Amino acid sequence: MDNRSDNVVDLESVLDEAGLKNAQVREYVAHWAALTGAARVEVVDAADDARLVQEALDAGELLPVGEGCYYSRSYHLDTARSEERTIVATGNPEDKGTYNNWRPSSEMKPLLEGLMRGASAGKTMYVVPYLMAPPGSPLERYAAGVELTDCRTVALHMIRMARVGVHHINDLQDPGSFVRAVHVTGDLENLGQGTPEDQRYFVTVADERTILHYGSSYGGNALLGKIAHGLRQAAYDGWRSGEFLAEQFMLLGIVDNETGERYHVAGGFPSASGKTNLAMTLAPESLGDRYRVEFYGDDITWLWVDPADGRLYGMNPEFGVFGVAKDTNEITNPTALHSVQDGSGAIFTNVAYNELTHEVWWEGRTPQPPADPAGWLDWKGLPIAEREPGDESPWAHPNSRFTTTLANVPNVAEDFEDPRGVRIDAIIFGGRTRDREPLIRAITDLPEGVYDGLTLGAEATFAADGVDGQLRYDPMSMRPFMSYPEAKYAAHWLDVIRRASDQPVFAHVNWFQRDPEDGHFLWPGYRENLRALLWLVWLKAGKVTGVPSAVGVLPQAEELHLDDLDLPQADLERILTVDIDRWCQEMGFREEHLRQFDGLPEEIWEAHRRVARDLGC
Ligand code: GTP
Ligand code: SPV
Ligand code: MN
Repeated sequence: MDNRSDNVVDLESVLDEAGLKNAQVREYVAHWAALTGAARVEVVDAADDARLVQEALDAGELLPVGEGCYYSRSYHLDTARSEERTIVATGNPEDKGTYNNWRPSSEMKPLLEGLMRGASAGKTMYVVPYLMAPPGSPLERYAAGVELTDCRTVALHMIRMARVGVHHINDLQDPGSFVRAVHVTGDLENLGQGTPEDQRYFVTVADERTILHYGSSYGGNALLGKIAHGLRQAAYDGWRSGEFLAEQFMLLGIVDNETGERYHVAGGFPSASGKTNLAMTLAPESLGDRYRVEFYGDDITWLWVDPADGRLYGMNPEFGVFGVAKDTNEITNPTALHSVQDGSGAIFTNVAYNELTHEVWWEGRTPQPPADPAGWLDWKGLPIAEREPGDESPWAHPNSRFTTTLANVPNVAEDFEDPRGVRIDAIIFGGRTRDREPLIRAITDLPEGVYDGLTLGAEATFAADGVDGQLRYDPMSMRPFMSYPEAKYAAHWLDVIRRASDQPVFAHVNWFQRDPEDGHFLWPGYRENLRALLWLVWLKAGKVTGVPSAVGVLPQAEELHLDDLDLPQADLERILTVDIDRWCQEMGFREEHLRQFDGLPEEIWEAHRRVARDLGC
């Protein structure tokens, strides 16, 4: 088929006017404009934000929130990532892993082209050139991309989540080295979401650095710089080049105001398990004069060792936050609220909206929903005042979110855009686990740390369709974003981190252990979590010793400085001990889990057997 469109003359002048000079990008735009049948092409720059916002308000795609914030509602069957519909495709069957849903690219590319052909007819195709890195980063050559999207609110989200403008792709050293990220929304009302006739496909053709997503306008399904490029594609690139790791990790700094010491902690918790909250956290009241937490990132960290100094570095490739709204309030996360205040330009998605007062609300924002239902619409747009008596369904979708730029976060680190990244002292793993996992256990051995990440097990959350509450393994919190086989992933981890002259300390944390009788959380969580992280960096610095156990070093209660916390002694004891019987049962499940990964490095198996032996199972 001839992919030159009839309006190619127009297109050339549109691209000229936008200053888009990269010939390979121009060719790519022309190809997809013709294939999708878009009526118009528009090149987006971050500076276009105000105009695009106004257009979206005029079209009713956005609604105003307070002064200078916005509301968007997504189609009611399009409110989370769809893991079953997400595929990694390559030309090499050896790239098939356990969780990456591998398919041959020879099958997926024609399928997606077929779905996308003519599917943007009558619409504008926005060309969004972006960079997933601070400019000047040593990993910059893996960071450039161009998202093509037929959805204006996706372009507006991209402006908040990534660095956007043609200058990011005009002068690439290798002009072809941008990720080709094509997003076509499709006819959302006729895609059979969640049925056997589901039409949606979210495909990363990793060995061609091409992303083809069809059938959604929500979050990670549609903002392609974020998890499709920032995690799946980048993880594949990091492995193939041998240079780096791309992980679903938050990244924070801890500063000791008295001594000036600084520590950096990166860590993976599965989706909707507390990364954003932790990275934005304020020090607990009683420690606030002494320590502060600096925010670097809430969802993605790229990690590498600089050959010049042999140190492990980390950086957040994103420009913004796409955070979970539920339970965000003045107590749990005042920083997040500050980052979405009037004038921040934040976009709220699928929370409850008041069309009279232009306020937003979500479960946990205040203990009770607003008393006067006048004007309130739930996340589906249905008036609260017209609900049947006794209808207790949530006002906001449990995966409703806010989108805001990093610079809006009040505790953002001064050097958050430093292209050199920051030195990493500790790597933590955690998730929602109602029993077994103590508050924190530190691991000083690399293979055992990697083993711990691979066996991260947690309760599933609403961030993906239809799986809330089930316990499942989520290696390094990357299960939904894994792009190559897990055994190779483990080997690559060992290889990259081993290069570091100063090895990071690993730890497993759990803020979610519950009382088996009444189900209350044994640990207060949120701001208090800093106490566990402080203990960890003190352990690395030799300031505390902890007590050894079969599954790592545990804190002694007094090392956590809990005097001002009103914590029942029984709860404290439970979160600082290892339940041997439960752990031995767990070791059997782990064995089964790891057996899925053909060719796992022997060091990982050795770590597994060592832990089992030390437990006495
Ligand atoms: P993604 O953006 O989906 O990758 O999620 P995330 O890991 O950044 O999750 P986030 O920090 O947004 O937390 C999600 C949910 O966990 C929210 O409802 C929080 O209120 C809750 N949460 C976070 N930290 C804690 C904690 O320490 N204790 C308890 N009990 N809940 C927490
Ligand atoms: C997640 O689900 O882990 C997210 C949100 O961070 S999304 O961008 O939709 O993937
Ligand atoms: Mn995430």
